[in-house]
Amino acid sequence: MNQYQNIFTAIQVRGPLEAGIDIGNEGRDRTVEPWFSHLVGRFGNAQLGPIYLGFLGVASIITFTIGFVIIGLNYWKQVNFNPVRFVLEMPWLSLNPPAAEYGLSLNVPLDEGGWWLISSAFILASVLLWWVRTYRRAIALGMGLHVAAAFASAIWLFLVLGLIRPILMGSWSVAVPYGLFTHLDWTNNFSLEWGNLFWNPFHALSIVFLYGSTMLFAMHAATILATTRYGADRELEQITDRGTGAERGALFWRWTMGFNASMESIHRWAWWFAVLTTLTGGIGILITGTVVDDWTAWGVKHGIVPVDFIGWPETPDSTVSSWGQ
Ligand code: 07D
Repeated sequence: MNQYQNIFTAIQVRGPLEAGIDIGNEGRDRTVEPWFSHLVGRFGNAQLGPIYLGFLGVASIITFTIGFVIIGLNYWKQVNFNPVRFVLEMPWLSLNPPAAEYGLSLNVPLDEGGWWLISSAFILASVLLWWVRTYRRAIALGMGLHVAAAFASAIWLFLVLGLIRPILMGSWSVAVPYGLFTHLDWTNNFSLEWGNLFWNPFHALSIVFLYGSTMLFAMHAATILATTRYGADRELEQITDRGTGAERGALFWRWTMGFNASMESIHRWAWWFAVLTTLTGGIGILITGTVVDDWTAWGVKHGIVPVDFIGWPETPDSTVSSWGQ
């Protein structure tokens, strides 16, 4: 059955509900009968479900909920159980890791980082369980493992930030606090403490891949949408055929920049850029404080950061404000 799935399309597909392919016994944990939703149909396929839960999914949801609720209850206590303050002060509330003197101890008073350790353990378990779920569901469906591999790259950065680097540094205190604004502040302080993260080449690479991912995604998405009227959203069928919408898209890019990715390779480009964002990012964080103590000094030593800044434009000094004078 044809499915029209672009967001904000005027068409709502209302065919018979589809249970999906038969994968025998592996599909036994599919729960919830599928149903249609008009609202969801405005963003993509109008059919919701069937949802597969299974042991790993349920275990992941439960552990995430416990970790998340522990964080929320700590916030709740910080505002003295006042619901108005809870909402208004939410961006500034935070559950912090133990202080430096506790090192890597697991015997930390609950209100001094113990809750942070417990919630971290649950959230870590939840993320790992969810990863195994992506791995096993892909195998059950006879798919490649590309989603699991890409998710593993994100988990690598998550693990470096919250587990591997703190262990190498000998202290949970260097891990990220759980707060909307405090994690932003932590990020800024991290850069200041280790001599400006901009001079860390792996942070630079990570940015290249992050920005590159957005650009590739925009180029590909725009190309497909612009040629959908010729059927180019049926990407795979159009890889080999001639005279297709896909061929117009390819020619567009050869006209405008001399080169076109193929209908298949554009997805490899996107996959690699996304995966390399967190892969290089994790390396950059891992070696900060463990191998390199000061990225500016490192940059000077390797001829990247000039010793004197003559010839560079003067940048505003944030300590001397000219605003409002
Ligand atoms: C974080 C990991 C995967 C996440 C997973 C989620 C749950 C549950 C729920 C707790 C995103 C699992 C968890 C589902 C959570 C609860 C309840 C992926 C993550 C698996 N930087 N910077 C990057 C830019 C500066 C700094 C990356 C730009 C300053 C630090 C990226 C600029 C300073 C770190 C990037 C800029 C600084 C980074 C993130 C510009 C001070 C990192 C990539 C233009 C502000 C991280 C190597 C990503 C990193 C990182 C971009 C500037 C500090 C490329 C564009 C100079 C400390 N920065 N940055 O995909 O990898 O994250 O660094 O100024 O740790 Mg930076």
